[in-house]
Amino acid sequence: HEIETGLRRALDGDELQLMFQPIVALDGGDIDACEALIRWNHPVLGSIPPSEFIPIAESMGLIEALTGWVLRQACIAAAGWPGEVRVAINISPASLKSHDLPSHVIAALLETGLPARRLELEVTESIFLDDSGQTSTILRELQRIGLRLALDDFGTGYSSLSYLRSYRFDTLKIDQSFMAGISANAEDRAIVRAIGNLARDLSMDTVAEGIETQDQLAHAREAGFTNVQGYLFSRPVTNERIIELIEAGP
Ligand code: G
Ligand code: G
Ligand code: MN
Ligand code: NA
Repeated sequence: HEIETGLRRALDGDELQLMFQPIVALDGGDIDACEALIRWNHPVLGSIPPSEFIPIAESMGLIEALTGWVLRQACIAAAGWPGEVRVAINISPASLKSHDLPSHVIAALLETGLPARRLELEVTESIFLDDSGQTSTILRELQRIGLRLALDDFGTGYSSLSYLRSYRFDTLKIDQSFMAGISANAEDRAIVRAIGNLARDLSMDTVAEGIETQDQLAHAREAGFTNVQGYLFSRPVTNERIIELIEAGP
């Protein structure tokens, strides 16, 4: 209950925070993009993870407001970053059903001056589960605006290769669970390599997530991934810190 009443207060106040985690080019080591990850610093309960409060926001009808907040804050931050570094934000399936999303995106881009090509939306395969056609329409509207689409957590849940045929995703993010087991597990290695080949042939960028060790990094490279993300490079950090990391260069 404290979470439910607190969430409305948090959306109006300054308890929510975006952290940013670099997505690094395997070729050259530049930061190509940063993923925005929301944090809630509750005055009494302390830090509440998004895995706990996002489902509550969805059930309370607050997910649109939350997505709007994330979108705007992420665009404000990225508009202040040097160069062409993109910002990637996570869009929950519930938000993708809202026909207001494309106009919210356009408003955030206009207000902040961020070019559409520097905004990437990460969606998961579950958006296609109970699709009545609405989600597809909204996805195509978003693509027309010129922003990028990433398929997140790929390989878990409901993977179907037909999504890759029907939508021109710019980026494929393979789920961290495949990288977690890769050093010990020949099956994970085979799957990661196959996904790397597939995505390259479809001209998609590929992000290997959850990279924590040099060995995992070597496997991502061998599988032909274009990008890597994980604690080996940086944990999610504040906007001030991400600017320092971008400016420091490879
Ligand atoms: O940062 P990790 O911290 O614990 O994120 C946990 C989960 O919460 C991930 O599945 C991530 O995609 C999701 N998440 C993080 N930030 C956001 C956000 O701003 N919006 C949505 N919808 N999900 C987010
Ligand atoms: O579902 P999504 O891929 O958006 O969520 C990303 C989640 O992974 C976030 O909770 C983020 O904090 C976490 N994360 C990012 N890098 C690493 C890593 O190297 N190791 C682990 N265990 N988690 C990571
Ligand atoms: Mn993500
Ligand atoms: Na992911």
